[in-house]
Amino acid sequence: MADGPALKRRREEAEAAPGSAAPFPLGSVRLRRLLRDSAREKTAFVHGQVAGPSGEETDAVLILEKTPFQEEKIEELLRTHTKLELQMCNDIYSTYRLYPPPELSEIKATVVYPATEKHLQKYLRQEVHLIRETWEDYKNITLPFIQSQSFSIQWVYNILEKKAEADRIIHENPDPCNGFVLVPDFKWNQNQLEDLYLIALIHRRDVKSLRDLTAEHLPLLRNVLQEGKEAVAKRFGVPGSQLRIYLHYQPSYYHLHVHFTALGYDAPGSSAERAHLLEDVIDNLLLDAAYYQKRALTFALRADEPLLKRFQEAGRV
Ligand code: M7G
Repeated sequence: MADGPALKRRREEAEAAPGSAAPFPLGSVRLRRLLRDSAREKTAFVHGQVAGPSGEETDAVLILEKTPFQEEKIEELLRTHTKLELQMCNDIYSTYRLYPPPELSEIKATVVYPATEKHLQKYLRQEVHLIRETWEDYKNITLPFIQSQSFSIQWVYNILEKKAEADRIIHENPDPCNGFVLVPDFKWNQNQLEDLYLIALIHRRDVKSLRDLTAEHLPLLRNVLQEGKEAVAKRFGVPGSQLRIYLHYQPSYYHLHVHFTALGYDAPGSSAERAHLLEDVIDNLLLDAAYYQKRALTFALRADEPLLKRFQEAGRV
């Protein structure tokens, strides 16, 4: 996707000084449309625009999410609520509107700014289709597509080079070949363990996804599994038996990374058609060094994703 000059300039500025950008001007966002919302997840994905000094509009994506309850704050919430409004009462049942004080009614806001067309597509609610990708499909359709795309992974390099999120690192194995960095995923605000979410980013830069993995990568994958589990147990007290540790296929970002989520948390992207448990990946590579260069892999694509179009043009959907 080609980026406009204003967007390119702003991205270059952000990359030059990651983490030191001015606060996002939330108050001057012009709402363009609601991309998606979920009553169950209490989340809204919003497309907004911010006007620059010379009047040009730049796209932004805002993800607004009501945060989970923290057990230790519940008593305070009941004691210090600002208002309790009866909605209905029937026998022993009643419902109320409860208005908490601002410090107990946090909303997590994630901002992508400037956002590309691909970010807008990523969060837009759309129909999805299942693809069954053979190794031939990967080589002929998916790989050339990935290589032609420019979905920046600068944020990954910023973490690996300690230019951003350095103070958030939970664990690092600095080995350039078999090492990785473990940081809280930006989906997690770290206030409660119920939705624990961390991400392990490998140091080497030549592994795009599950499809590139061979037996050569076993030491690296074992380090991520073993050291990642130990680090989470030590820092957060969550044992390995309560973690879901997996890779996405397809990922959004083509630099190999591993997701660590609380087992009890139904994290987005943990469905059967996208998540591959790291322990299963390791076992598969032990069975066959070229396992992921042989078998077909299934994944879902949204209706207007360009990759789906490529599969359609090749008569594979
Ligand atoms: P993915 O499987 O490539 O795609 O995972 P997904 O986003 O569709 O799941 C990338 C993971 O990296 C996701 O869990 C993101 O929430 C997380 N992530 C993305 N960005 C841009 C950042 C970031 O800047 N910092 C951190 N800590 N995590 C990020």
